[in-house]
Amino acid sequence: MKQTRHGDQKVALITGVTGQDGAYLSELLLEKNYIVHGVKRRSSSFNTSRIEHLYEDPHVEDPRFILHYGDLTDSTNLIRIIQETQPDEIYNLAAQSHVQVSFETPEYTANADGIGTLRALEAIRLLGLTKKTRFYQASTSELYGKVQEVPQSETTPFYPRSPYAVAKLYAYWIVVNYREAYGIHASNGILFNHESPIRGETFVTRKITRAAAAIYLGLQDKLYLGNLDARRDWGHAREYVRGMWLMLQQDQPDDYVLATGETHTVRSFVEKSFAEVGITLEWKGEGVNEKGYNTTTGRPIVEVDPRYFRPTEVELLIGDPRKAQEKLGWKHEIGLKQLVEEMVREDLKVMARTHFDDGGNKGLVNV
Ligand code: NDP
Ligand code: GDR
Repeated sequence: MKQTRHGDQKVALITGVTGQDGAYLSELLLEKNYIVHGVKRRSSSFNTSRIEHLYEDPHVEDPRFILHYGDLTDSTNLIRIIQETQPDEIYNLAAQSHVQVSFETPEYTANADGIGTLRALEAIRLLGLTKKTRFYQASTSELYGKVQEVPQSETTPFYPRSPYAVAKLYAYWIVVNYREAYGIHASNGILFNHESPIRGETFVTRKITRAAAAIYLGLQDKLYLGNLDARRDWGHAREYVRGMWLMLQQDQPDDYVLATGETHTVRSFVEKSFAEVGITLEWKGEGVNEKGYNTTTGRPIVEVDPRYFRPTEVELLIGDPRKAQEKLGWKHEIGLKQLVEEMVREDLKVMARTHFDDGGNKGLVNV
């Protein structure tokens, strides 16, 4: 699609534009007057709900948000899209991003998350864009895997613990290699977990906040979870996409950790989420027999189901974001309490709207 640039207007290409981070990053770049091209996969059902509010009729003159069908497993379409769009910046966010699912689909995950990154970098090289196009890679705290040191920083050794993390390890190093070999402005953002009301529903935070809302509204009886003792460094996605952009605005490419520097257990996230709807939990039992009881009704509402245990688990993540603070001026502001509040509130709103004509009649506005 032909696109007229106005003045020094920049062009960005986002893979994974339909995901959580793709949606927030698109908003940010559009606010900054970029022309934003997004790569989306063909799907048998709509997969654009997170970016619908940004959609522009492609028939209008000079649209600033344009979607292209593509897939990280197909180098031909990546080359074509990059050639057509001539981006100043590529944000490679596309991935099979679910750690547990990667144990079920290890080869596909390696292809999309590992080799997919290589395909995007090779397209830049083949098209002669090594000096023009800057590249952001969505690297991850999952690279740290088995605890080597805490807090984890840019110099902490990697020890991946899932097919997802191993695929991302390849992606991390191929980015470093293309930077060194061909001088591409390519950076790895080693991002710790970041969440939001538009987080995928099967990641643990959103699963919990949805369940808290549904149980409060009487739409669900129980929440089944896996490892309650895992610890994560959870931030807000809206703040993390700003860090991605900052990395590509630096004179030199580099690798940066984005994290809050705090860690909490899954159990604690559950307690905080249920507290938002006025439910206090009391834990009894151990291991797979552990249950979370509603102290008001005495009923168990949280149970452990071993099906959610992973063959190899990442027990503890806590990041050290000092380099990003010092060099990028990036800092998180939204703490866990505010994140949980926002997620539960949004899930309550959506569920009440979907299931009740009267919005649930439970004083939702004040929850
Ligand atoms: P999501 O799972 O929400 O989004 C992933 C995106 O990738 C979706 O748009 C998805 O499309 C797309 N996608 C999946 N497979 C392919 C493929 N083969 N070809 C093209 N597109 C594909 O992830 P997040 O937004 O949370 O994360 C963004 C990136 O950051 C991912 O790479 C993730 O691994 C990484 N990351 C995420 C962290 C987090 O806490 N959120 C932390 C660290 C890294 P569709 O909508 O059709 O499924
Ligand atoms: P993670 O996120 O694996 O850290 O990867 P997820 O929310 O899936 O798991 C976090 C922790 O919670 C434990 N857990 C459960 N997880 C899920 N999904 N469902 C459950 O029922 C459940 N019960 C307990 C997990 O075992 C784990 O310890 C996310 C993804 O966004 C990756 O793409 C990203 O790279 C990393 O964060 C940083």
